[in-house]
Amino acid sequence: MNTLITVAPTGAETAKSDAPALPVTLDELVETAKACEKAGAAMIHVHIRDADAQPTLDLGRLKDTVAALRQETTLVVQLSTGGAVTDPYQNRIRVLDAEPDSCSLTCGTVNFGDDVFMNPWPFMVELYQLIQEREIVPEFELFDLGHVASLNRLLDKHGLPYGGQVHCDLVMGVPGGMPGTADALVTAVNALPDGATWSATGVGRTTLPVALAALAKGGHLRVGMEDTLTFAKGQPVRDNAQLVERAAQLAAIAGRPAMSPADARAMLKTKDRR
Ligand code: KMH
Ligand code: ZN
Repeated sequence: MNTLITVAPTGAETAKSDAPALPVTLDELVETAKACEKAGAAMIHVHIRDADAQPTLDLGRLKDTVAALRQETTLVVQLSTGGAVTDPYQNRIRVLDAEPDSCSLTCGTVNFGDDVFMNPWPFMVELYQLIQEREIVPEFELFDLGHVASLNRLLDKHGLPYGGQVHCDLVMGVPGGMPGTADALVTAVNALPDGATWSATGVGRTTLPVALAALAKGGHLRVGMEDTLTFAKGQPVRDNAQLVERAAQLAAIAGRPAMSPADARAMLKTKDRR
């Protein structure tokens, strides 16, 4: 199977003043998305910012963002329901009203640097049931081995997602989550449900070891400035497309080149909303 490359271009943690290449306006996001599609990305994981470049879950802006990305690219559009660590649960649930192709669903609470990213079981269940009802394809975000156990419990109790394909993303190397090592990756992947597809991303300096381990273990890749701001030692990332280009090169070397957005839609079994 070819490699799904997901780009996570913005995130909710980095200030524009600290990383001028971070896309924070709708125009910047669309330009980034187009460049990343050209470089080999097939899905985009989206966090948006307000007029002051602060993270927001404003529904109007989210709807405009989904529409613009659909208009200007063929990427699978995935909205974050994680938001920022300060976002209340009801705002995170309201993200679904923007009707993305896919959305993230984090499978447990995790220390997140000096903060706590809250995802208690009742919230996970409420969010998952609404995702199923709205026929959106979730991507299960797994920051820790316990999250894999909670994913299995969620599927056992509440069934498969829309389309039937379970797709996961291992987010590794967050201070408080599982380390970004090949050993941790193999352990987590071996505990995933049968038939699940998965990508992995390593934050900060774990980006490359995690990408190489993911390719070696048959997985897909997520890259982007949400997770990585340094391209190599002492070299800031130029832009998101630079990270996608490198991921596409690694995938090609591994003998599993980047898959197209159409192939990603077929693999993830997203509903056609275009
Ligand atoms: N910003 C993090 C607190 C997600 O997008 O679903 C959560 C996050 C996960 O980025
Ligand atoms: Zn995110």
